[in-house]
Amino acid sequence: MKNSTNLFCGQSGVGKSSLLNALYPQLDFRVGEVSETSNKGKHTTVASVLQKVDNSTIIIDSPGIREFAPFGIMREDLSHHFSDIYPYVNNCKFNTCTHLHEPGCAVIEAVENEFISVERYYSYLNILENIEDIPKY
Ligand SMILES: Nc1nc2c(ncn2[C@@H]2O[C@H](COP(=O)(O)OP(=O)(O)O)[C@@H](O)[C@H]2O)c(=O)[nH]1
Ligand SMILES: [Mg+2]
Ligand SMILES: [Zn+2]
Repeated sequence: MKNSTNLFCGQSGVGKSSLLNALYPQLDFRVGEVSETSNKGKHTTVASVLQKVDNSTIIIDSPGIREFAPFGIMREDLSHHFSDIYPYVNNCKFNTCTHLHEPGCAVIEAVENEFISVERYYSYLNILENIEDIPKY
């Protein structure tokens, strides 16, 4: 990290600010509590905070992310970004298939036949859930 500008990002509540404080005790990044109801972490760091360790070393602590929703990707195109799911999508009955519940879905069939791992399919569904129907530009 020395002699560079470093930005720390990642899911909120995982301990980014605590780790930076441990690495650089002279810095004093605000540390938050993990929300007990959602377990997802509160956004204690509400804006990115830039601090100088020395003249050539800069640390930026960022609020982090609560969930991952790729910007500008349509629900029906998300599967194109999963290299292990993509090979099956052309065999779905509907070319707008989101592989969630549609009949004749080749992706669901591939999951059932263990050609696609269940964990990866759940990751796909988790992200799908966060995508708006119409991207807001
Ligand atoms: N058990 C445990 N708690 C930690 C650890 N690191 C941070 N915490 C706690 O997790 C909460 C969130 O930490 P914080 O540094 O604010 O996370 P950030 O949102 O990623 O910056 C705080 O209550 C910390 O005290 C760790 O290694 N173990
Ligand atoms: Mg933080
Ligand atoms: Zn499908």
